[in-house]
Amino acid sequence: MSIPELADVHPAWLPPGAFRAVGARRVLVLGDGLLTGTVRAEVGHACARHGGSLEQDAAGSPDLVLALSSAAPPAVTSAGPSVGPSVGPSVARALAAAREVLAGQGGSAIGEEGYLLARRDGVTVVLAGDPAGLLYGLFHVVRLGEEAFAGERPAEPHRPAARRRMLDHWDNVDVHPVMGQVERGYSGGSIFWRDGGPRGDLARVRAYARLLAATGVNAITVNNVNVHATEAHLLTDRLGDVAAIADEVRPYGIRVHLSVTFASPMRLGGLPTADPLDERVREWWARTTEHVYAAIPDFGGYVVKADSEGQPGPFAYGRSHADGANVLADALAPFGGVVHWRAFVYNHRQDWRDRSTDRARAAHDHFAPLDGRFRDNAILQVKHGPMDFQTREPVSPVIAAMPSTRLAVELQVTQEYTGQQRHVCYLAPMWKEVLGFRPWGPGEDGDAAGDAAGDRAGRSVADVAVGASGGGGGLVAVSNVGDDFYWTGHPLAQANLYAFGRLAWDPRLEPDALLDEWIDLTFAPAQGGDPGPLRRTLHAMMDGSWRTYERYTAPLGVGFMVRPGHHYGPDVDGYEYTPWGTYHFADRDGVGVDRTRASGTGFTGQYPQPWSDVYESPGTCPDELLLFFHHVPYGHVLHDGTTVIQHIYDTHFAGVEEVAGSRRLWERAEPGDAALHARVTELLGEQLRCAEEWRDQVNAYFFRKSGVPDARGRRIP
Ligand code: GCV
Repeated sequence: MSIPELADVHPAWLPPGAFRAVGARRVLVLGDGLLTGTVRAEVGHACARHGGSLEQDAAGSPDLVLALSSAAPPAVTSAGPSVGPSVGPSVARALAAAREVLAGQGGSAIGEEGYLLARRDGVTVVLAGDPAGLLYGLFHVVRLGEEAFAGERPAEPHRPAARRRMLDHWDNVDVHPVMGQVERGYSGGSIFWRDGGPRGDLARVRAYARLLAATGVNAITVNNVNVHATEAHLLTDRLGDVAAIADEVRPYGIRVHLSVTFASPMRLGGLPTADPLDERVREWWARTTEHVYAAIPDFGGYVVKADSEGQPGPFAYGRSHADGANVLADALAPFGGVVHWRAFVYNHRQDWRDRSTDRARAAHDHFAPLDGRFRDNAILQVKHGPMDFQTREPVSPVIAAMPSTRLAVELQVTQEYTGQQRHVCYLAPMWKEVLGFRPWGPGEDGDAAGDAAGDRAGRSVADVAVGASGGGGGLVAVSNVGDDFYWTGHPLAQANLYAFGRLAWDPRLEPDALLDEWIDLTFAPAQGGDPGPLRRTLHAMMDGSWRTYERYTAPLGVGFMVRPGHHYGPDVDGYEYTPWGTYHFADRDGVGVDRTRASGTGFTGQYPQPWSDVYESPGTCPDELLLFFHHVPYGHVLHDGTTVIQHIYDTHFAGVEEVAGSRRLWERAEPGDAALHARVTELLGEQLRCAEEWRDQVNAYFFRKSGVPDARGRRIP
């Protein structure tokens, strides 16, 4: 197998130099299987470049051993002969160090996709139970660089938190007349499709799989959840196009999933109905799914957006979404597949005058009553907030409402509402807040796992997604990748893709540490190994960039205020009188949405305690969510003593200043890549222009509505 290093695409976090430490060593790989072959190919490739060697047998004295536990000899003692390949004493001792940890865990297996990493007597060892674990272990060593070969390292076990770590592509096969080749895509065209057919650049697909594997992602969907006419056929007569992608990503441990339309039995099968309880429909799904697995034996499963934004669904037949999901789940079950059923169901034909209908309530209203009625291989995929990937939203109450359903939490790496990859907006801090949120409150002593008696206090959103023993629905995100040279449009948006994969592997990781990992891999090789000054610049620009973006856009959690349709740039009333259910209700007296039980839509009642009460009162509601939950006068005083109107002015001026500061910092930055520097410079210019536009529109709008001047006397145009 050849390693996909492409000359015409930015290497992102896997430049050849990132493999220097591994490639300069003597490396032994023990084991069989497709992914072990990938590990061998990666190591061989790195060694050919950096002067090391891929040892051909176990008799040498390697610096690094990557071994499947089934292929590695058991610990060799002076007394005992060993089974399998014989290895030198230091390798044996390093392997023994890893095995001791297993013994200490009662001899339990390393775990699916997991590995042990140890270093003893000058030998670094990765011991894995399966080839995927070996691949993840290799990428761990790559991340560590020289550190992996220094001193001693007591054996550490590493396992992915969640079984499924998935990226959804909203890519269309045909160019959609409004949404284009990639819906909400800001990085050029699709890496899979172009003008109605496969793009044909499978090397790029392989390179993508490699990048994803290095973060821990193990599943992708290859088409948009809005399944249009051509895309529907990927399930049947165009399945070969999907199989070709599956072949490319398989060596990197990635399974392919497909978005399908609920109406497939009618559109593709010629049936008069798609009623999930109709026997002909059940049979059609069963037969069709059998064909899918004949073509793609490791196919992951289906993703469905039903009864949402015009997509067909079970409501047309008076059936529930559990009925709808289960018919697909039953078809997939014999093959070990899963259906991801999206909870993004709401009325997009609302009347703004109707204050009782609340889009935020919709997912909970529809799905909470169905808890316990989904099959085990049906995963309910819930957007992290109740609205739609806004810069600031509370956590969706659905996440706390369905203890007997497997839930996946959906994030959005593509920056639909967060600057569309023209603005620097490092999203890991937002995701970290979401994943760390405790829907049932902090629990005793902040105990993250909750108590054994089943008390849910202390459990986090990540705990729900991960589930017991990793059996939850996992984490899913909408990809930000396209056929752009930098993969992600804005070169710094690569960090979001990287951070998502790493957080899906381990939600406990910290955003600033992830940024360091990304900086080290991406930039250190070109900086002679020390990205010190650049590291400081990137942290200064990126650590707080989500909050900066929040400051110059919609205030205090109220959301939207974007231009309708494409969602870029400000338009305070753009959605205010539309049917989409996304209102801020600003008038001369105040602003915000009353979602209280006392006088509003009752949405606060969808949360368990303590949040149900915390959000109910403006006195306890966190300031950053005040206007999401409450309609308040402009003079309402926030917890920091500022009025709402003054907060709006202050944050909008400050946000722009922060962007200007980032631009100044970047002017002096030396990333070791002139073209990348130029691209980021250009984009920062656009970000500053757009931030100023946001500042001026929002401040002018609220000045005019409220009549309250800025206390600091700044000019509001
Ligand atoms: C794929 C939002 C986006 C749509 C997207 C939808 C979804 O409404 O604007 O482009 O459709 O979310 O998540 O299904």
